[in-house]
Amino acid sequence: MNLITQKKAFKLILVTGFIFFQLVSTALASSDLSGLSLIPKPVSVISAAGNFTLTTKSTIIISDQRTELKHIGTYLAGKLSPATGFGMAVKTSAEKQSAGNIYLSIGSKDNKLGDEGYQISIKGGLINLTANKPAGLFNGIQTLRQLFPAKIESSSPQAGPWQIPAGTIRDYPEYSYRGAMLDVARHFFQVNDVKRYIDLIAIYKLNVLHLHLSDDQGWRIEIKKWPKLTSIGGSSQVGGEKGGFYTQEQYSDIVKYAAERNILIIPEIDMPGHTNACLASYPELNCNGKATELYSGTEVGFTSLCTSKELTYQFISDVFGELAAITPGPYLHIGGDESHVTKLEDYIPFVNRVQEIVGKLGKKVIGWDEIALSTLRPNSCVQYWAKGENAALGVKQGAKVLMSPAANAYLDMKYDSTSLLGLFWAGFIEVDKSYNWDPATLVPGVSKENILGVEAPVWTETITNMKELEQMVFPRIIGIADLAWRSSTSGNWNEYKVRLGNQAERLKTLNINYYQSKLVPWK
Ligand code: TNX
Repeated sequence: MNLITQKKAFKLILVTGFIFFQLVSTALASSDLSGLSLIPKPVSVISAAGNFTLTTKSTIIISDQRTELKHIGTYLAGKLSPATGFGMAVKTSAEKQSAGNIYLSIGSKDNKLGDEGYQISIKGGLINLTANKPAGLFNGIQTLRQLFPAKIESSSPQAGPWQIPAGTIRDYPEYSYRGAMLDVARHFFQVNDVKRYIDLIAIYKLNVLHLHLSDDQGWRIEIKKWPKLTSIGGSSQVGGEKGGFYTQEQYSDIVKYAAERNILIIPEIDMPGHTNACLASYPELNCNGKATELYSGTEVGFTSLCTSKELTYQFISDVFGELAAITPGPYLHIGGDESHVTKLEDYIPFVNRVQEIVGKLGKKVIGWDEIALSTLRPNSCVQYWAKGENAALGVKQGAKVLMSPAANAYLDMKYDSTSLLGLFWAGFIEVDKSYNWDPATLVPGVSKENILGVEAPVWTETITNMKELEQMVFPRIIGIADLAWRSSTSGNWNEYKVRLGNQAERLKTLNINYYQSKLVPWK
């Protein structure tokens, strides 16, 4: 052999070796259930020999005819059909279980699974997904989606095989409230955008969407007794373009769409500050009886409802009354933040009275952490965003705390100094910073048993459309979802970043405009 042939032979060996290694490692990865990158990370995953393959004959079998089960079965069929091109029928059947089918049933005997947990068993060539409640099945379905190859998320037929390695997953969340907040007041987002947002956060098992429906720059929900709130207050937004609002019908449609995806809608009407849009709509709500001008800037903290006028409380009763009637969930969010031009001696009785109004409507109050300065009702919840002392004061009064630390969980903060969108008053938040915190130990005086859950807000002063929103939200919200689901001791950035990197193909297939942080080993 001359030198050139030797070199060629050596190269051939290298290339063959590399291909062989690649083949073995893909085979290994896909033949091992516990090797798959799941987010949120399940409580336990145990691998077994064998696998499940979805075929043209595969059927989704529900354990009984109740409508919730039918909905969930149909939802799963809707997720698996487009990419596989298989019809995916949903049937009820008492017959013997057979390979290739997916069985969904409610009535697991495992109490630890709670309302939202589930168990997936992949054995004998079939899948059994069981849970105590429909919410658990829904969460299990999100896991199932991630067990299939990423192209399962495609909207057009792709080549199989659609295989999942055998084993058992047992899973349940640490926090029962896992939320996202969308500010539709600074920039308005259409119903279809909100629905896409719901679809995307549901993948990662978030179960609350808090809608920030009013602020200085716009009022976004129809209130029949106060029509100018939307005809005037809804017309503006940041930057001076035309705003928008949801009719009550559209809002109800969002609530229903969200509920079908295990997501609760919490509406927020911010007060007594952040109220320019309503003060511009109704002169009589101002202490001086004069309407303000519509506002399209981005300053905060310069407006207040007139706390000394009786009409103000009539207004609030009407607004929350109409909202309560179309909001099936237990909470109404009253804002309460940055009321810089409301004197504390006016702020305190105001918040007390608003809590009473909401209580009479049979709803519970959530408010930004400043509301802890008032006398909290036992079932009111303080949303921590800025001041630890406020959160701790809330706990002292027996309230629960919702954790939204601005320095970690605010998805409108820039990633770094090169980010084109976003603000940075709470600092830059790279993907590791939004992941590396523990809700249960972050704030002195607030511990696990005081915490209702975790929520990641996105404020939209600088965010004008869905592409921009996705760039700021993804991938940080995926980390928030992982940490809200996991137990306090299991968070580890180095382990998580690999799982996140392995989501790349899924995110691309879903057309999510995510930020490709250099800290993440994207695959
Ligand atoms: C503070 S967080 C606000 C919002 C802004 C946000 C921008 C909070 C309760 N109030 O009004 O939009 O900062 O990051």
